[in-house]
Amino acid sequence: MRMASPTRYRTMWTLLLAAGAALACFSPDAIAQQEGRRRRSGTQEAKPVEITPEQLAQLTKIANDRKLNVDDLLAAAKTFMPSGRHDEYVLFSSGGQSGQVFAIGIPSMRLLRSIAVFTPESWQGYGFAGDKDPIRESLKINGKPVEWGDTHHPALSETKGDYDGEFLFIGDKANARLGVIDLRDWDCKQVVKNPLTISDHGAAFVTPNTDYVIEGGQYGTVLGYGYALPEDYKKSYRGMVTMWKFDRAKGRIDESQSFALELPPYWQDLADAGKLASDGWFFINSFNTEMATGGVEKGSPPFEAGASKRDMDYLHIIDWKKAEAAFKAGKAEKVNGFPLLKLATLVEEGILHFAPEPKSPHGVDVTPDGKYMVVAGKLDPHVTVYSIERIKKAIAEKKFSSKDEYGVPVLDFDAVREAQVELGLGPLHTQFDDKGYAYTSLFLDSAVARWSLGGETAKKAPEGDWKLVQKTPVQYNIGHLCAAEGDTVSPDGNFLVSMSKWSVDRFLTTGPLLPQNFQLLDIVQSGTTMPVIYDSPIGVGEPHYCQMIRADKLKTWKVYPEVGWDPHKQMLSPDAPKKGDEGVTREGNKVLVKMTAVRSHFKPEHVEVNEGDVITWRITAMETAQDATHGFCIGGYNVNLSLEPGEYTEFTFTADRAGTYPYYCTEFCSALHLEMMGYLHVKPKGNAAVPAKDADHVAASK
Ligand code: K7E
Ligand code: CUA
Repeated sequence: MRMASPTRYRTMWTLLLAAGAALACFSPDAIAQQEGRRRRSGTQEAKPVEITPEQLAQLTKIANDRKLNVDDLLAAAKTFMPSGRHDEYVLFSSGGQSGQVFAIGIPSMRLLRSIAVFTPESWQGYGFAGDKDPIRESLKINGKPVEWGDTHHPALSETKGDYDGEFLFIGDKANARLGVIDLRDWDCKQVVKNPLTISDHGAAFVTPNTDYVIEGGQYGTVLGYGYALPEDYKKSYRGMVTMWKFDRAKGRIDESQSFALELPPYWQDLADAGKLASDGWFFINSFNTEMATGGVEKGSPPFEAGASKRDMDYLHIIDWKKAEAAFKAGKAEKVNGFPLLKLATLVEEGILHFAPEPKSPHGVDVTPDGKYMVVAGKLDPHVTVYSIERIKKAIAEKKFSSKDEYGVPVLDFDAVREAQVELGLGPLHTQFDDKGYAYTSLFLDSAVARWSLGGETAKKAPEGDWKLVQKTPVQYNIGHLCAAEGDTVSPDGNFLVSMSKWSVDRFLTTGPLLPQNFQLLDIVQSGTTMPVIYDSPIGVGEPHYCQMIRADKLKTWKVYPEVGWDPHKQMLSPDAPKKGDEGVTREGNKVLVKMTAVRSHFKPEHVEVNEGDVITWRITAMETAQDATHGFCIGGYNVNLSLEPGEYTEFTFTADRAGTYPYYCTEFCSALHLEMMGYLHVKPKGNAAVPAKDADHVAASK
């Protein structure tokens, strides 16, 4: 053996010392110290502000240089978050065609996270766990991967009509699916597919204690994936609404206790569940009660004209307690294996009534006390307000003006209408505050209208009953809007987000495809006005609805409760490898890899298998410190995991291609993160090494 020269020793020592220093930086003590420093600097106590003349001069200069006016400075002061300060609210927004949910801090408008639901997402390791990823399996429809969604309406779980911060549901309009997100770890746990219909719209909405998650349909179709041409529209097409039973203890929808209601083939639109005074009911708008079937090519009016002919459509009024009783009494029939209460049963049991509603309505929203239903008709400048008391009375007294073609009684409009308030052009959706005001989006006016509630509502605004109070212009074409806890029994008011569809010139041009624009309105601090105080481009999909929950209601875990936690099952997994378990075992061609991950190494660092082996790979992230996340990828095998502190993950794949594959940590976790790697050696069949040029050839020919 050759002796090392003194110079060599010196170099080695320098290297070792350097490595030691780097490791010391990442020792638990050092990390704790660093975190302590971070925390202290992040939560500096705010002292009362006194602006010196020098500071005022500086502020004035900055404002003038940047062409800011006083309103701009005030807006900045209302939304700016000093480093480390946390937002007051979390906005859970649909992610539109991205198939995800976005979580945004309010008032800062900072994107906190996306939550993958209907679309595989690699950072979260969602859908990249081997050949038969359970998530991808759950996204299949009729055996076909459908790996995107058009998310429209998120619904936070509620207790007594108030957000409880435990779960979040989200609907996929394109494929009639629901996602269930557990807000302890902000992770999608379940995707259910509606067996009756291809697409939906009025989803998700929850009953006041989240007994049911409601999924309303939209376009009439032949229920159960049937076939019929437009000639048979009235006979064969139907609408539907599904009541998914939610098992809170399991954190899952219980498909075996769920059922649907058959509806006429009107195009059911948005829905809202009653609460307090209207608990036990829910309401769905509809349009195309004309039952237009489109088809310019056949000389019929196009849908947009045919579906807008009548002056009135039907508000669907559903007594869901009666529906539940009918389902439990065995009155449902199975369609495509799913229990369906037929229209005739709904009429017989008094489950379904209609009330006329003006011209192609879109949103229906129940006031905080549950007494009134606000319907916004996109082709009518008014919102129409119905009273649950009047509805119940009209049903009891059988005040029907007619029956529709399917025998559903239509309540007398004047008997159930409480008020109509003229707001402007294209009213769509309504939210509420804590002071007796309602806020309605005006799509065509590009404005938010504030108006006062009336009647026997709990909170009264000073302007008197049912009055338009004011409008704030937004840019441009607002769809939904969302006030803080604005659809619960106790809204907060404070902030309102306008989900504007077009941003046109509001931001730098990003090509012909432009972001949406979320605009924050201050609906409290500015007194009688409600100025826009922030514009936030959303360049990842077209969100529809969102809900804003007080951040302190969320009971989010900082790390998984125990090391070896299986997030799919929300429990400690008996399969999770522990320290000392690591290694590779084989039975026939089945290989089991048990691995642990901790800063900054995977154990084992070499895994040897044979080409064609079926590999089950289990990893436990041994970390217990907040944010100590590792990733794990095997390039070429489509594997990428996010290993959050304490998380246990298992994936399976067939090692169908020989070669030596580095696997590595994909999350920059420590100074020696690049060293957090290892090799998967897939030995070629016949035991021969793959010559380099053959390997190149194979790679090139793929
Ligand atoms: Cu108005 Cu799907 Cu609620 Cu879009 S929907 S805006
Ligand atoms: Cu672990 Cu990077």
